[in-house]
Amino acid sequence: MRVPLHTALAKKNESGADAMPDISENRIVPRLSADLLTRLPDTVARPTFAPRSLTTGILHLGCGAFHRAHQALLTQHAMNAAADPRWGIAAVAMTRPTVVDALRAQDNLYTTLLHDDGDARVEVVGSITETVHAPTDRIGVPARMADPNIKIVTLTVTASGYCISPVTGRLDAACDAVHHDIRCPATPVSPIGMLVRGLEAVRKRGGTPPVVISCDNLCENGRKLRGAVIDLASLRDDGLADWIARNVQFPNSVVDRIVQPGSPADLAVARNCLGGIEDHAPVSAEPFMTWTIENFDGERPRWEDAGAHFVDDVTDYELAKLRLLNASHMLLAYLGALAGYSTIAEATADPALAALARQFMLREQGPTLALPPAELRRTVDGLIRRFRNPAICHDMTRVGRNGSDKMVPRVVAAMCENIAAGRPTPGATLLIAAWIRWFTETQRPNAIMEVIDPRLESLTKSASQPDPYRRAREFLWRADIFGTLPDPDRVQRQVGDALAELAGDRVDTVVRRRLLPEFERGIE
Ligand code: CS2
Repeated sequence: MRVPLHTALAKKNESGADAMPDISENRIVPRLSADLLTRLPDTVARPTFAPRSLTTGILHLGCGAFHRAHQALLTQHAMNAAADPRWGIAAVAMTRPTVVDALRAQDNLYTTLLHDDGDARVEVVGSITETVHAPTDRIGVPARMADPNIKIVTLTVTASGYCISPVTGRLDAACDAVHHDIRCPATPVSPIGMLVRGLEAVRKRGGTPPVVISCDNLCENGRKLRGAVIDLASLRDDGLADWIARNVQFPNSVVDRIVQPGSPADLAVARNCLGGIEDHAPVSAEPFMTWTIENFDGERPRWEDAGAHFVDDVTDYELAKLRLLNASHMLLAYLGALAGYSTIAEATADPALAALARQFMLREQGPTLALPPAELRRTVDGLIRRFRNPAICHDMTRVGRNGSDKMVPRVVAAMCENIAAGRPTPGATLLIAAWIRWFTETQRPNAIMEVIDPRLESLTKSASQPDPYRRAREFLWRADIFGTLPDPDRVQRQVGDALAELAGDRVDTVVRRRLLPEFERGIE
């Protein structure tokens, strides 16, 4: 059921005396819990199973907002539909304990707010059976993985969490966390180290190993994850790598939903929608959602009953997702922040930036995909609508982080194909220039964006090169980020030109110079 948000906010002042927090009168504020599920207003969807009756069949690494608004919600729907209580999730927070503390205090329940056109679909999720803080967990993630009830291990640890080279796709032994796990394999800190140690325990235990599913935005995420796990296991001489290669399935999967981590406003909306019951860990997302998973053998929830798709090969979905949605997110984030916008929705409301994003998707990224023209246009129209959703506060720092790991799969691979086909690449080169500019702009007082990147130190140094063409060269010649570019001199010249323009002109002017007339006029 949908709740109009203005009503949800208005209820702030009208809900009953016990329901509203009122610290001044020392009233006890009810906190979301399994016991209170039956007291939620009828407008709030909830599990049709009793959360305490679930057993844990899924171990998930990366208990962030995305997982909670995507897989955990979908798993609830699958369990609702199939009345199969085996698929509770043990959700692991890899670094900070904040979400674990918040969820544990409310029986691991939380609210999802799916925002659309001023309405929100409100649902309390009860599929997480346990929350784990990896750095302080006494059992340890590997031992949890070896529990025979765990049939599936899933991951949302961001592309950088895989510690793989974006160019070779193999394990990057120079990554700090991997370096640690090579020295101390019994106390791994990287997801890859945890998987290797966990699979070692599974081999010792015997029986069928869990299926490992990556839910991160990487090209061939399952295959890459498998490669990284085998690379790390190969450093030992006990045959573990071969055993993993022969016995463990790592299907590729493509996920899609735009999610924002809970904000103070969400806390207020959730409290009002829940009739005054407090939730300290709500998540907000758009209603759109997809999950496309390669078929695999073994027991699993009936995710297809909840909207997931099982296919033999995800390649086409994956390329379309990464090159259209994720790449234009980067374009809007890097240029939008330079233009003074804080969120993707704000940037997409700017006519020049929206026109450039459309042109980039339709004329640059689209021709590298296997999408028929009408479907490409439908997808692009849908994406622009989704980006404009004003209720989703997708901030620039979050979208722009780890750019050096995201460049090849989302932007550069398509750019190289375009160069080889003789097609112009004005959007890609401007995107790269805007990203480079972030490294200096971020140092200004009150900068909107913060650069978070595994190669921050060396890239900040490169960004201090005053000549824009030399600066472009310093970045583009980084084979660990860009691989080998076709026609590198031309790319360097174009990125250098864009850097020079961004230093002297308004973003709007630089963008409009690259717009084809039909996009400029909005009649493409
Ligand atoms: C975003 C994604 O931060 C990013 O890189 O592009 O989180 C994006 O919102 C999701 O992939 C949408 O499915």
